[in-house]
Amino acid sequence: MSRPVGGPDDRQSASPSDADVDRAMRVRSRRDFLALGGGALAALAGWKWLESRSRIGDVPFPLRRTLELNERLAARYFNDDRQAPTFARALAREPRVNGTEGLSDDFDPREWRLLATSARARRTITLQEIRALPRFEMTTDLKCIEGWSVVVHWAGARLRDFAAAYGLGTRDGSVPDIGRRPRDVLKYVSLATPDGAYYVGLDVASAMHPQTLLCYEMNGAPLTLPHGAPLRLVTTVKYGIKSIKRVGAIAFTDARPRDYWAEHGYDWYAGL
Ligand SMILES: Nc1nc2c(c(=O)[nH]1)N[C@H]1C(S)=C(S)[C@@H](COP(=O)(O)O)O[C@H]1N2
Ligand SMILES: [Mo]
Repeated sequence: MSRPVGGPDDRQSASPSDADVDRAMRVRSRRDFLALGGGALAALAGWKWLESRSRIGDVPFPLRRTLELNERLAARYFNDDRQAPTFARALAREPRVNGTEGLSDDFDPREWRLLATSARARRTITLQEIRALPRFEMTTDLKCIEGWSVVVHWAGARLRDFAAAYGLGTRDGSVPDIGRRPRDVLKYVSLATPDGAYYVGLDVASAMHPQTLLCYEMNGAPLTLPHGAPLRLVTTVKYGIKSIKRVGAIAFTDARPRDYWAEHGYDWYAGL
């Protein structure tokens, strides 16, 4: 799995061409936009011409640096107290199937194994082994960056429990503890479909968030193939683009992973 790990990041060069600016301006949510500081808003006023070229909620290039600052702050203040709202299970609905990248037809779920790698370890893991990890359920809002959301009930294993159980999250194989031993913790998690066609990168704080799951059930039934069977990621701290369906490989790494939608102009962090 060389593709998703350790690729180039998506930062812009010092003097952007128009094409670069266009790329940087693409999709940010209105909410991220409102979360920017006052200085950034003042800068925005001076860049009306840029704004006029973007769709609602997009962030012009000069604000990119502020977003990177936001990202660092978000990582620092992330903790278990900051959880996304949960809903009554009766409110759960079947989400539309959105995105089929990496869900090629020539796939046999019975042959499926998860290939997991980290600084020292490399192993394959069965669905049965993942089902044997502590089961966690949540009824949460799946938010697509395109502007819709749907409440879904999920069941699976927390990614943090998975990392701890298999000694994957740290350089020495110990249980990751971002609060107390941040320097031992590998900084990113990279996930990819078995065919490598869809891939996402997560900062480790988001990956270890208590509402970030490796899911095998949706609304009380095993995942269906279009929704990512046999195993998908679901996280409440990112837009749906990061909730990769049909995970085939997962790598814990210090290099910022490649990300499918970041390479198509969306924000790499894509936080909520
Ligand atoms: N493999 C894969 N996973 C994916 C996508 C995709 O195209 N391929 N699309 C993402 C997007 S944009 C969203 S909103 C959610 C939608 O999940 P759903 O199809 O189960 O509703 O899946 C995400 N995971
Ligand atoms: Mo999405």
